[in-house]
Amino acid sequence: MPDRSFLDWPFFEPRHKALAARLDAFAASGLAGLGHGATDDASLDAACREIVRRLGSAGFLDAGCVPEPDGAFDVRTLALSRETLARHEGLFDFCFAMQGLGTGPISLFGSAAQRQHYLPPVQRGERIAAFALSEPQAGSDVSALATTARRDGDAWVLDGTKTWISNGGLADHYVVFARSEATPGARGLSAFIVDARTPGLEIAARIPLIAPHPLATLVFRDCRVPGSALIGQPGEGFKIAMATLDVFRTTVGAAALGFARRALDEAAKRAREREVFGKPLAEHQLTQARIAEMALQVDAAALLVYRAAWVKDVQRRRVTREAAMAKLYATEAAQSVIDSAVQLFGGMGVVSGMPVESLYREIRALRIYEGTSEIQKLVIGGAVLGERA
Ligand code: COS
Repeated sequence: MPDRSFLDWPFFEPRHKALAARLDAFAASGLAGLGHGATDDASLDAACREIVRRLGSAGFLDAGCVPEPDGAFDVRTLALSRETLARHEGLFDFCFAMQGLGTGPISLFGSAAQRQHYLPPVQRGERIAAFALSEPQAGSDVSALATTARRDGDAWVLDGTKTWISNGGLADHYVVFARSEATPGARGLSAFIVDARTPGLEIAARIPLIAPHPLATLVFRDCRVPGSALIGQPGEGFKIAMATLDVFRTTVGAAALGFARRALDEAAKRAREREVFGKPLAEHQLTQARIAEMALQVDAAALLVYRAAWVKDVQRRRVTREAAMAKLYATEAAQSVIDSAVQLFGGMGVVSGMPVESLYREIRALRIYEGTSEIQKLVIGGAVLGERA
């Protein structure tokens, strides 16, 4: 039985605890089996569409994931949802998270017309969203983006390549960041909404992963979008990307926490059941010490994740530093917790299809995407030194 005592922490309101219970039950019954073992593009895409559709029609993409047209994110709802879904299945969390990330810039900076057009169908699970920031030569260094957007009358014309794009090939729209201004660096970027069927947008390749998820490289060639596709003002793209990541980085930490909790639960069960040298693993002090370290990492990660979410929701201030801390610590800790769980399982821990084996593959990408661990350290160090300067 997973530890639910953290739901009594003062970060949460009764509605959060109720949501966690409802979503937990729904993941166990309403999503059971979906996507499990899917590796080829067609079955992955079909599973993702179905997961999104079911999450949407059950109301789990409302408010938290995709705020109402005039609402703000409730990061605690987002984080709790991701933690809960990740504990069940990586793909459930992925589908949920991408609906939020792929509309985050629209939710936070979109015009009333953009919000009205894009958010309700994404919320209902009828439209799939994606966030296209990274490029072959610009992942960590966002200000080095080379995709261009040039004005042509009222329209914008996009040219360039985006890669590592989650939901690439599956999404109905992409939020694309491109260089629109002559100003170099961060100030020259803008954000656009590009519908998947826009001529000039091509899915160049799907990218196979150690933990399969839809991922692709996109190419834009003379891809023309109307003036109404611009989010915010020209030149605001970097700020839009960073503010969106400030919300979602905390939730990547939450997903890592869900994986870690699952690993801890699996390990504790194994330790009670497996006998070695004439007694259960759980009665060996080395096992107890390892379980203690895992539990400590899980709780420390939870404190950082829900602290960041609470600060954003309740204090309503910029949480760049807190979000970076939550993502950095929770993802690194989860990698260590899961590795310990594999070790406690012995040979069974590396057998394909065992829960701890899938968790071992699932967790690795979280230390890389939405800002590597190294980038989080730069963000935290910069924030601390900037405050003290
Ligand atoms: N919210 C709002 N504004 C922000 C911001 C944030 N979180 N972070 C930076 N800014 C502003 C800065 O205040 C600065 O504004 P001014 O020019 O008015 O002073 C501007 O944006 C540029 O900031 P900075 O100089 O820090 O930019 P850098 O190019 O040095 O980049 C990092 C900073 C490395 C932190 C940023 O590029 C980053 O987060 N990279 C990782 C991106 C990532 O997550 N990639 C994965 C792809 S998404 S799956």
